[in-house]
Amino acid sequence: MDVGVVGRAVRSGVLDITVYDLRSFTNDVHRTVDDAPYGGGPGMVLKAEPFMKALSHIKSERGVPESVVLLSPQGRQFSQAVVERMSGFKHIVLLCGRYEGVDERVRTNLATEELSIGDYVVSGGELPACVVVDAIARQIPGVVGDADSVVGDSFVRHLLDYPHYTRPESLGVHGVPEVLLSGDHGEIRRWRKRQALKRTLERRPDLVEKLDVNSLDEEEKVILKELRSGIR
Ligand code: 9D3
Repeated sequence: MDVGVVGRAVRSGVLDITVYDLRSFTNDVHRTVDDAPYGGGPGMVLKAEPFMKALSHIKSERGVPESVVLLSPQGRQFSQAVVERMSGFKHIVLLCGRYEGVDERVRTNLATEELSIGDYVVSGGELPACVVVDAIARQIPGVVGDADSVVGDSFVRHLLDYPHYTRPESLGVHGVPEVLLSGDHGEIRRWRKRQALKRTLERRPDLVEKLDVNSLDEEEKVILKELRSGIR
């Protein structure tokens, strides 16, 4: 909340993040948030009541949120499309699980959607929640210095980025592609388009598959045809 894009958004007042501790929504001396699973088995399950009390508290303070997201390995995969939809929301509640899981009634009665950040295991929903916050903060106008770099973000275009170089011109035997030093901006633009398309074809054919050809300009369509027919 203090650093980078999110920190800047919070300081400038366009983003407000409040973190709630589930344990503060308990009544017993041990501030119990978990219990053993019904039916037996390993691990502990986060109880529903602390989540219910927390959400009621948040609603009483801030009104009804547009989205209540449960971060969980069972969720739909978070994507730039989800970021774009949620960036239109004024108030989002992110519910984070821990331990083996969360009482199913949190999912069915409190959450309006369930999101995973990908098919790998992390220890709780807190880091995934930070990922969601960062991705959405970037979309708020003025938060990222250069608006062009938000529109140009690779997944917005469904293409991987082209290679970047900066000084020095020579790192031992490792130079910089000649074209970038040529000053020929037409050639540079075409080289970057070719590199982006080539990389995407090689590394993420799934993205090229999903690509709407109409999102490519004429130059890019020609380059894609050449790459597919094996030229260069
Ligand atoms: C063997 C069952 N595990 C499910 C994959 C148990 C389990 C592991 C980790 C249950 C919960 C967790 C905690 N992870 C999250 O809450 C989580 C998560 C993740 O682990 N990966 C990707 N996205 C997310 S969003 C929340």
